[in-house]
Amino acid sequence: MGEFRVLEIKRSVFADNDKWAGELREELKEKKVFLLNLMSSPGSGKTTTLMRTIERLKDEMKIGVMEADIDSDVDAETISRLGIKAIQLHTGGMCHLDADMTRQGLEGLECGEMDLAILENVGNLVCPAEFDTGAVKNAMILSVPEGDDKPLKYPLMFSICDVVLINKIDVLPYFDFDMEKCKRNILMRNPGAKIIPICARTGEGTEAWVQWLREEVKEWQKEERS
Ligand SMILES: Nc1nc2c(ncn2[C@@H]2O[C@H](COP(=O)(O)OP(=O)(O)OP(=O)(O)O)[C@@H](O)[C@H]2O)c(=O)[nH]1
Ligand SMILES: [Mg+2]
Repeated sequence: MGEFRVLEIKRSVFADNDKWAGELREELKEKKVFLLNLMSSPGSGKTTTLMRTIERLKDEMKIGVMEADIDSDVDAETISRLGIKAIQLHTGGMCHLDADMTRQGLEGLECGEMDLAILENVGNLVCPAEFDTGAVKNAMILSVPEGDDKPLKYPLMFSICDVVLINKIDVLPYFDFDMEKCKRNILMRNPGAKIIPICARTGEGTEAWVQWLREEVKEWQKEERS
């Protein structure tokens, strides 16, 4: 079993979140650390997708993962078994992370030497979309059993994500899920979104996602500070 720590993080009472998120991004740029914020409803496949992602990338870059949950440490344990640094963040009942909570997590992760730090946000399609964490890019997962209408019901989440992964495509035959309609609904909310159907269980489709992430990390590390 891998080693991991559990950190209790606290929400700041001085909420000036956008300012702190911007400052955190600047610091990450200086350190050349790429922070990815991964969001979805509970059980859509965030941890499973991260496992497939880490398996493909861990030999080319140094990765650390922050697993945010209201309680438990199962996700950090799962990720740490892959031999990379993982930390469990307990949000004390909060259903999202803000930039200051993310900073506390990054300090706990000791991300200074890392190329890629990943935040698995709390499973929720509403609150996490309202808080900029300081991440360089936002990604989300919509899984087939949730339905193709979710971009219509949770517009903010879909509008702030750079990538939407449509997961669990292996169960498409069993659900009334119209892939083309779903893509149209996503693009209506966010015309610039990159949409990638995947099966995290088998890894099908994940190469396109991993390639996107690989290129984004390289680009971030290459760019000069503005
Ligand atoms: N059939 C199928 N099941 C999947 C797939 N990806 C994940 N699952 C299953 O879905 C369940 C939830 O997956 P997780 O990866 O734990 O989901 P999560 O989003 O991290 O969940 P929370 O952290 O609790 O929000 C598990 O039983 C996975 O095995 C997939 O592509 N196909
Ligand atoms: Mg999880």
